[in-house]
Amino acid sequence: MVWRAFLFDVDGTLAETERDAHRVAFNQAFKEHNLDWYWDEMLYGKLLNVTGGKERMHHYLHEFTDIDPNQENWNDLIKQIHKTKTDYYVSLLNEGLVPLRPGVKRLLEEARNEGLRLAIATTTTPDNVIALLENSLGKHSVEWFEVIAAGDVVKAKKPAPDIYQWVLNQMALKPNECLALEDSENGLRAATQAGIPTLITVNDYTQHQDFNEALLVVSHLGEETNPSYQYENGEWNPIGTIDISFLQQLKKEKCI
Ligand code: XBP
Ligand code: MG
Repeated sequence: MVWRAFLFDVDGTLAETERDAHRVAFNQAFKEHNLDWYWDEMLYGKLLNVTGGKERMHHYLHEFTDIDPNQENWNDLIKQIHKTKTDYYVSLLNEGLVPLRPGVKRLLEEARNEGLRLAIATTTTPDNVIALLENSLGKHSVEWFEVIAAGDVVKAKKPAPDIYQWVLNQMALKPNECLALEDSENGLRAATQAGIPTLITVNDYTQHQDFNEALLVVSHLGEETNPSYQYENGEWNPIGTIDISFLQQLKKEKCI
């Protein structure tokens, strides 16, 4: 049995988008809507536990402010703020300031060459995914992905398994034919609950989360000049680059 498809998360996995892009765009939108909200880097790390920008704002409104949520139509207001935030976020990406993480482009190209099927499973807004792909991999890279499952396509966002189940349905694949690539515990829980083995590439915001259920935990996918490190038994050890033959071997050893 070999992997037939790779299912990629976006934020934190394809690129480090959260601290310097999503967070910045949220703060720009708050200002534009005359809110005195400001999410600093540390607070944002806590807020990331809630996936989805609109859901994150609702959580902040209820848990971090004294505002009576019933006084205004916060549902509509949050939708408007989120629209502004998406515009700012896309503009930031169009400036070309958010690069892909090490090894992402390499692995995607290898996967395409070897005929593996590709999909995206993310809680972020579809426009954000398209902007990231087009700016980092070129205009036609959106077509590399058979399915782009994003944002409100399912009601329950990660850590619920719905987005992964949606992708499996669309692609008519079994969970154990797919490898999910994620960066967070919420993402791992979503994929695992859908039965999909998961590779984790950690980042600053997620490095201390619980990844016990992951197939493999690494620092990133690695490049020849920038090797990856594997986390195992409380230690980080060099592992080189994560390529297709390494991943197919891993499946043989660890999966049915
Ligand atoms: C990403 C998210 C998203 C982004 C913001 O989580 O939770 O909400 O932070 O994007 P994951 P939107 O990587 O697990 O998919 O504002 O478009 O929701
Ligand atoms: Mg993520």
